[in-house]
Amino acid sequence: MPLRRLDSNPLLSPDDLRPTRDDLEVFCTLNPGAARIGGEIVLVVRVGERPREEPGTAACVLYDAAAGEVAVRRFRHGDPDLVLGDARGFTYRGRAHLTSLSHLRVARSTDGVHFAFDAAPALFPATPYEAFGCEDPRVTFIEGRYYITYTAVSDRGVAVGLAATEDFRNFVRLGVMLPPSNKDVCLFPRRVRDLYVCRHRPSESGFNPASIWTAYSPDFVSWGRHEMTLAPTPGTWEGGRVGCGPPPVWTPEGWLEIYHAADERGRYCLGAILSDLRRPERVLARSSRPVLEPEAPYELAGIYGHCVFSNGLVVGDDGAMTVYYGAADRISAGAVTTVDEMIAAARA
Ligand code: MAN
Repeated sequence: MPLRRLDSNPLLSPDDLRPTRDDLEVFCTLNPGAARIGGEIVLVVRVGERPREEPGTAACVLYDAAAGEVAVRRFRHGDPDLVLGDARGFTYRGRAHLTSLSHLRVARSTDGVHFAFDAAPALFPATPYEAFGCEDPRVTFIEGRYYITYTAVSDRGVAVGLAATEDFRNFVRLGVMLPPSNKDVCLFPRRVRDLYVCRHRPSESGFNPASIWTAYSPDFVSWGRHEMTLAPTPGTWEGGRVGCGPPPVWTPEGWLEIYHAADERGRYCLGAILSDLRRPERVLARSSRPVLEPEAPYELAGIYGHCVFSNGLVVGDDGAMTVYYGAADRISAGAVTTVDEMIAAARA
């Protein structure tokens, strides 16, 4: 595998921080976005908290925007309206509920390996669009500011939230960037033909599998010129769905990108692509094999096993690359490679 796991994995796990309330427990610390600022590497980590277990019940936790507070709801096992799912959620009266409420939390490091969480959340659910959580952040430095795209989940659907920060201490929300059903959005770090660019991932339907799309914006507000960029390849390790990963890295050879892909059975790997510098909706090269696949114990078992999922990486001046990723939907891990090795992997 061109990506080599760090010896100190897992880098962050639920034991590393305390819950925001006594009646909750930290369930998962996963899918971090990543950035460099000053001498630090910061991760913006999805932290999921769930109600403490009570036998015979299924519980969900949500942000009740009308009341302005977090609420726990419990349903009795055996209730005919309750349909249990996997550890991530269940349905009640046909509506999906998540067992944990995710917020975004900064963790800091000077070596990119040893991280410590901030004492307070960076973005805690605060709007009706975030009632079921803020998930899977991607961080992009654009024109002097760090922008964070994240999944905003609620009974209004799975949407894309946008926030910004200059220092990773103060964060401002910039509203819903794309409406439901969409997630897995990353912003490009530079304009292309004078326009801002993003990848996004509209949900699958009976007609189409989940695929990566590209869109442009003149002002960071209206997004258009949508084109489908990368679709699953049936019958392979990426036969089920694909979605973008960390923000693309500019290289003279093209935009280098790591993306996630699941097969038809839901096993998640990472792949690499290279796309045209001036027309990034055009893919120039696509890895025929995964660049990382679930093999380590913490990738095989957790909340959702057989899963590696990345939305953050950092590149050094020497081309060294650290890819941060969530493993089995439970912990955060890291793996190292170089820009050149990843370009070669995308072409292989
Ligand atoms: C999927 C999974 C979950 C996530 C929801 C909402 O079910 O990715 O982890 O909470 O979508 O985004």
